[in-house]
Amino acid sequence: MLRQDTITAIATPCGVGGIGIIRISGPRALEIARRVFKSSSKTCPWESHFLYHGDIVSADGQTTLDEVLVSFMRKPKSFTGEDVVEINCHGSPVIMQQILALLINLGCRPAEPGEFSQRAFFNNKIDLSQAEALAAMVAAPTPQAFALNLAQLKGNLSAEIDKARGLLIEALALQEASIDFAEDVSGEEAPAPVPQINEATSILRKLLSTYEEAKIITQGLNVVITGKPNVGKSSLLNALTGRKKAIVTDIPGTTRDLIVDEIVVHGTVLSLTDTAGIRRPEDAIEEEGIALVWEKLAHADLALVVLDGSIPLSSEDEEIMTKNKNTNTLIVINKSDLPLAWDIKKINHFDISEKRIVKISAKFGTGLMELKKAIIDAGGASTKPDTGLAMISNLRHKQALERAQKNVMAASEAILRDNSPEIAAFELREAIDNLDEITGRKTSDEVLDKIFSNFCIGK
Ligand SMILES: Nc1nc2c(ncn2[C@@H]2O[C@H](COP(=O)(O)OP(=O)(O)OP(=O)(O)O)[C@@H](O)[C@H]2O)c(=O)[nH]1
Ligand SMILES: [Mg+2]
Repeated sequence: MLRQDTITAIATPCGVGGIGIIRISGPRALEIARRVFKSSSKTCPWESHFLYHGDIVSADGQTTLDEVLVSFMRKPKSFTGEDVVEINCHGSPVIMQQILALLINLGCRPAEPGEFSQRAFFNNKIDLSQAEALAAMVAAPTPQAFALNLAQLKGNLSAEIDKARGLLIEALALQEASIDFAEDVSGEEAPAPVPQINEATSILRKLLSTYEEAKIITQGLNVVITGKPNVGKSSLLNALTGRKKAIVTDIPGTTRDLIVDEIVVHGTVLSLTDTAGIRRPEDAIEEEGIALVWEKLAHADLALVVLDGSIPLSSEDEEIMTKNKNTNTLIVINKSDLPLAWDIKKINHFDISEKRIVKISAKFGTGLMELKKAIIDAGGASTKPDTGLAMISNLRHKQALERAQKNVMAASEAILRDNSPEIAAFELREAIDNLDEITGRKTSDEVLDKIFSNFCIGK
């Protein structure tokens, strides 16, 4: 529900910066701005989309708070679709808070998180998927993730959803006509909306097929380093990140907790977790640590099973490989600076392709480039993703699309089986509703509040 008051917030991040921007949006934006801004020119015509230089002064006009540039965006040509004023002041948190307090004293209300975007949505400047893209853009960890969300903000996903929606509306109209024909005993039959349904299905299928790749682009890969004690897991984490994050000693059982660090490889964020070495635990702490490893492995996109190449393979190594048979794994043979104590044939029965075995020396940093490349390949990440395509990266969108796809398939089946036409019409209506959840045409207030409350203040 859209509120009609005038809101304000600091739009730039907290902390010291070159400049800071304070936003005002709502019907009183210009009136309030006029009261605090003293132009350096004789006149200030407040033309829309122009910048004016001057001072922000206290309400009584006696004290100058800062020298600023101010712009006014007249509705509806603004981000929120309302009158918007932006004050570019100096990036001092002290002065930004003072200006904010002044604006609040004059009648602005402090904006809630995401409230500017929420107003843009309610004023039809952007749809819900675009608003979500906006929030994801500012939090994007890589240029690729940013580009994907920028394309979504520009409407490429909305366009595909609208295309499918249009086809389903056409299909529904035909289906409803066939219900009318069925009632008219003398009439001929209306054509079944099969081509429209097929085309819509293929759009939905194509969008859904992008999810895995888009998820990797926006969220990266969750990589878990496992193996028995002392094989060099912590050394590997440190070598890959270039940081001394995990303690390395020659005492087996050094690592107990999960140690997480992130790196970006070929545009993909790798969240690397170093774990406790797996063996029969010697105490309760180690037992707990090992239990955590299995939990972590159950949700891993990729497991790096580290083996020590310098000592014979043991039953512990075998057991770890067996237990990870259904996990996406890479075998990392470490300590390649030392003579290899066992033949690769020893792990042949695990049926691991050559591409999934990488030899490294974590201690001397050899083989790390090859390992990084193997991680990207095994994790299914693309080194050159086409982020201009309409992609689904948001779980909410994916779930709504899956529901829509089920509805469309049910409609198609009902038509094929010549069931009563009302069934197909019902499913088509449901499919349209599900698509409307993505763009926000039909989204509950509860869901909307949840989405916008996760935005940052000033967005
Ligand atoms: N020669 C050689 N030694 C290594 C290499 N990587 C690790 N080490 C040594 O192996 C020992 C164990 O290394 P860690 O990285 O602590 O092994 P870990 O697998 O984390 O061990 P836990 O935490 O006990 O499970 C240390 O003495 C390391 O210096 C390597 O590539 N070559
Ligand atoms: Mg360790």
